[in-house]
Amino acid sequence: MGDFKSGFVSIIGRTNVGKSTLINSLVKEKVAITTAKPQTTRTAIRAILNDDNYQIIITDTPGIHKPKSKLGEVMVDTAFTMLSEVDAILFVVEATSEDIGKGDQLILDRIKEVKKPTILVINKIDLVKKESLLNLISKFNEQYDFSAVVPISAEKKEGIEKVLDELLKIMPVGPVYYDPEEYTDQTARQIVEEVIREKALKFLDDEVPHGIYIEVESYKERKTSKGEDIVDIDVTIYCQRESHKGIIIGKGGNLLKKIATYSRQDIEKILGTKVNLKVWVKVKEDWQDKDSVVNKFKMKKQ
Ligand SMILES: Nc1nc2c(ncn2[C@@H]2O[C@H](COP(=O)(O)OP(=O)(O)OP(=O)(O)O)[C@@H](O)[C@H]2O)c(=O)[nH]1
Ligand SMILES: [Mg+2]
Repeated sequence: MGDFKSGFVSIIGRTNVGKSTLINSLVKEKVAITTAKPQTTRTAIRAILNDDNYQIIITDTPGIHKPKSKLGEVMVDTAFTMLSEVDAILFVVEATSEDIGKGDQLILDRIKEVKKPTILVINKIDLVKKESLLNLISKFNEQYDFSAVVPISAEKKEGIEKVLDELLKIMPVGPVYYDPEEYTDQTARQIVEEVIREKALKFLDDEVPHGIYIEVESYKERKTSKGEDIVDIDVTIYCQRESHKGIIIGKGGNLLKKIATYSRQDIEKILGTKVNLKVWVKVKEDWQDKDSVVNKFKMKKQ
């Protein structure tokens, strides 16, 4: 048996390439929410991979995109800042890309600056023929000396072990940083907020879901009359416009009910306890450009 290895890893990539799907596949738990819509992840989310021989702390980050608000700026800043704080980088790109686009080039340039060991992860290989990958791989290889290039399908869980193997080659000998029983540093409140946002993103269209944020107002554990554990959770969905509020609530409150029901089912599974969930909708105009709100999304220092 060798020495215990541990270290920090950051995932970076354009929005919607499958970064959050990858972190969930690596840790085999639902740590980060995933949706078909861009800009799903808003903050740095940490997952902890525990084994007798190693502990790897992996951070999922918001997708790189052209910011249109203060929130967007904070999100992109979070992703880039993480790069200078880690032992290794997982740079996720899409197999369907034919060339290195602007977004990927921007990321490559940052990686060249920080000069960290980087694994190029080519995701969504289920959507392309193998031959078409070679061209893309050689284009990326011309630009950086990657520690490894690993084609995967994060969704179909293909190639995930290979990513882990390559990461372990890079990880230094180190201590146990986190309680090995934990697989994320998110609080129950944060998990609840994210699950509700995931359902809202799934069931809402256009600009409405991107204009919301969720706040847990109260979270209280108690016993039912039968002596079972239950948590009472009160949540507010904030949206940007009065008209959005109506859309979120839906006819006769139907859509809000649907969001709440699906959220509760997921939250009960994740927390392993019964949940009594109450969801309210409020308007906070243009919160995406208000420092008082946006600061909530800024990175916590380790
Ligand atoms: N076909 C296919 N789709 C995938 C794969 N991995 C992820 N996806 C899909 O890609 C979409 C985006 O996935 P996410 O994991 O949310 O992407 P992300 O990079 O975290 O996105 P942001 O947080 O918005 O930056 C979802 O619809 C996933 O189901 C894959 O291997 N194959
Ligand atoms: Mg994400």
